[in-house]
Amino acid sequence: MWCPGCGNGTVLGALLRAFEELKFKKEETVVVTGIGCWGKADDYVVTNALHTTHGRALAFATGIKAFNSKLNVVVLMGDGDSVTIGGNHFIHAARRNIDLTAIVVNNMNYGMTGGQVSGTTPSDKLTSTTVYGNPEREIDICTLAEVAGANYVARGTPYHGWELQKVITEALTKKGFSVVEVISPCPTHFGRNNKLKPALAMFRWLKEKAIPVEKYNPVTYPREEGYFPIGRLVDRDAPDFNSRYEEIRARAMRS
Ligand SMILES: Cc1ncc(C[n+]2csc(CCOP(=O)(O)OP(=O)(O)O)c2C)c(N)n1
Ligand code: SF4
Repeated sequence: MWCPGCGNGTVLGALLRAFEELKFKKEETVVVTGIGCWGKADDYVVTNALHTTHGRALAFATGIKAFNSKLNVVVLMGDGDSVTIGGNHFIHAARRNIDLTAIVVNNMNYGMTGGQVSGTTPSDKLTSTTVYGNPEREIDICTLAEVAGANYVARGTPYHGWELQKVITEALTKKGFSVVEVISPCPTHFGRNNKLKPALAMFRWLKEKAIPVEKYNPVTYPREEGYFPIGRLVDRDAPDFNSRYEEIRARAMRS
């Protein structure tokens, strides 16, 4: 159902190859989605799937994981779902460090509903509801995930497909809350509104602006000029929600 040149198909391909590589069984895996173009991805998977409400996918996923910690729970959200309407759930999923993997496709606007401004739209970019300019500043999804407490944070793009699969695989195997942000083209709205209409133009833009984290420094590659690091940004081992819960439960049973 996605437009020609949309990044979603490549992200889904990377996710499915990661499932295959890790030999995830479909009955042990749950894909939870919100509402939006990326949120439609669950139509293409054969695992358990739960299509939830806009901005609330992480709340449903938290319930699933808290109830059955053995399941692999993967949450697919757009930038609207995850950090705009759903910002509060995102902060608290990271704070709890619950063992979920969030794959956030950040196309920098609300794709499904016509390209409206979102919490991640860069302030120098245009959208269908900010045609003369965006008075707001954008949220950096990876920084938010890091300061809120996620164990693993990475960024990728559909232009860098193999690297994307690698960080998704790492995120899926990481205990605790893991986030992969994918900066992705929406040629139909974001591209058209920002003179990046042919899908190829957006892929060229990603090729130029996405810098492997090993090479990235903000002096050579200023954020104000649109550069951003890709790859594994945070990797730590704070105890996850379910482990802490089990520990407390055992203590309570002994008392
Ligand atoms: C509570 C609620 N508010 C608004 C909407 C309308 N709505 C549907 S999808 C969407 C935006 C989707 O944007 P994003 O999450 O970035 O995903 P994308 O479509 O870009 O993949 C909105 C506002 C809704 N379905 N539910
Ligand atoms: S509207 Fe944008 S995000 Fe949605 S399918 Fe089309 S290109 Fe992709």
